[in-house]
Amino acid sequence: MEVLKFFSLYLFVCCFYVISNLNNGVEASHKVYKELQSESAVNVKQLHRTGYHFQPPKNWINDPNGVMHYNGIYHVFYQHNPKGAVWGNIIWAHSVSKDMVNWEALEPAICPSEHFDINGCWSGSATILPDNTPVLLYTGIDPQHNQVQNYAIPANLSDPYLRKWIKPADNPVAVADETMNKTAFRDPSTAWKIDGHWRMVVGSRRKNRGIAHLYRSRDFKKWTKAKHPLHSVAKTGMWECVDFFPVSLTGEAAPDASAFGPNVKHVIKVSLDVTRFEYYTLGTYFPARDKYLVDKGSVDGWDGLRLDYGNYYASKSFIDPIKNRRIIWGWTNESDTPQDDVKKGWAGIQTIPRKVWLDPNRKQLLLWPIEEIETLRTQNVKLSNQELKLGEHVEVKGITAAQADVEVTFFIPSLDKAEPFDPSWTNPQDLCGQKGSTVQGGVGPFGLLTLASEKLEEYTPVFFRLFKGQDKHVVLLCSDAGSSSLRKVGLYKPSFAGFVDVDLADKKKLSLRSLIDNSMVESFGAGGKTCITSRVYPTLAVFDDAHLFVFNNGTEKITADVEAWSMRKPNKMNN
Ligand code: DQQ
Repeated sequence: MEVLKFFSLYLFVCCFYVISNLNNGVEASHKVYKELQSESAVNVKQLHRTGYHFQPPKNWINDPNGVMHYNGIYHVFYQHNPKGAVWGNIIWAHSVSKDMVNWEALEPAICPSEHFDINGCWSGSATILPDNTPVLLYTGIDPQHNQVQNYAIPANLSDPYLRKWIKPADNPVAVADETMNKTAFRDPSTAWKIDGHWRMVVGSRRKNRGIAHLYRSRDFKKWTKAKHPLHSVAKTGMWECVDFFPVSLTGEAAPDASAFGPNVKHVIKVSLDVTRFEYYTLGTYFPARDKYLVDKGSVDGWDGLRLDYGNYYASKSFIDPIKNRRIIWGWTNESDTPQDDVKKGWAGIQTIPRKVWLDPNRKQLLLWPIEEIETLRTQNVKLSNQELKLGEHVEVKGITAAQADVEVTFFIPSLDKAEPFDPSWTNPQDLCGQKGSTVQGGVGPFGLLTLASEKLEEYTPVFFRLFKGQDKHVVLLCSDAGSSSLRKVGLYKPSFAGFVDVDLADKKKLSLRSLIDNSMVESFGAGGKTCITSRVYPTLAVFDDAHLFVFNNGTEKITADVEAWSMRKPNKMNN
């Protein structure tokens, strides 16, 4: 397995460098399909198009760059190719919303036009200054294909939608110095201010060490690099889309972006370009020296905690002052299998925005879909006390299974039959690949069969499996795309998985919520402790031919309370 892992990493890295060379030597993090950079027609059938997830009417999208709330309106800016359904010609597209459910597309906010961004306007962030003026920080690709950091400000603050953005002439505000890699220096973070100094971080790498360079400024225009980075980790490669923010130790409310001290913990989230996965650590921030100290037990590196253990990348968070919460958006990282969507004229989906806060156990974050999404729930069905014996699967009928929101609580009478856990099983994805939904167990696998065809030729199972560990039980949550599509070639069908840190000693129950949307399955285990997004491409389980089941393939009998809703389309989704 290790050899396989190494080999696929090697292939990925080789491929990455070939692509970098193709792209005029620019170190781009996305595959570049030159032949597909044209207006492609949108296929009318729209087989795998989502119903209620954020998407523009056509063409490619990636990172949600700047997300913010300003004067009663939510804004999302995102990486967009206006000319095709593959990565390229990147601009900042812009949509606005009053509820983060219905979205109105506006004209692009930032497009290449100046010497400091003529070859692309890449990711960045939004910051609201103390005088209530928003500023966008973004990476521009200059004529030499170097990555430089720029800012843009609204042309007219009295326009409630902030349609037009100005790039002041004093751009760029930060360029790589001689010691740095000029083509690996991107994605400025939201800035925070302490003692009269603004700070921001910019992702980078030195050889194979991932770095979050720290910059300081008094006026938001002149930025100076600090002597030491805020954080860096050997052997993690390029850090993209670094997000740095505080979370409260005492509740779910979002502390101010500049908060520090005994009532908060800090989070550094990095998007790892080499693996195309993200991880985060929890730690303490000391602003006097701009030091970030990772908590004992928080793993810094490939095996760290993830916001989502599935197709999830380039996430970005912001504070919503209306509900006093921090919200995070991610992108499904289409880079791996663009071919399917490309033919239809679109590619890329943003996940449902999630509220994020610190787990009371202080060891991890919790994520949960924003409550606004529940306004799309329509038809509702319930199964109470549904018994599930070994090998049983029971259909949840009466809702649109291709577009649904499902909440289940599984009750486990006894843990005695749980299989022993081998401590060498450190990689949950490998374990899920081995012990899939059909491999009989003791306690589990039990869960949902989402986007299932009637006779189960296709299905995406989302399920728990329990093991007896040394001190306590080990809970595995899987979202396995292996059986999601009859299509054999050209699809990426990973067995995504994560462990769920719960104590089952008192309450022997586990909850699962899945947001199902035609080709998206976003799942939340144990109230948002472990989240997994799967992107799947069924051929039979589509539209009205999609079904939903609860199942159990473990010898221990399980009982389930299920509540499911059909999800309608929002009235407006960028069209
Ligand atoms: N996507 C952007 C980069 C960022 C990457 C380019 C992450 O700024 O590093 O579209 O997906």
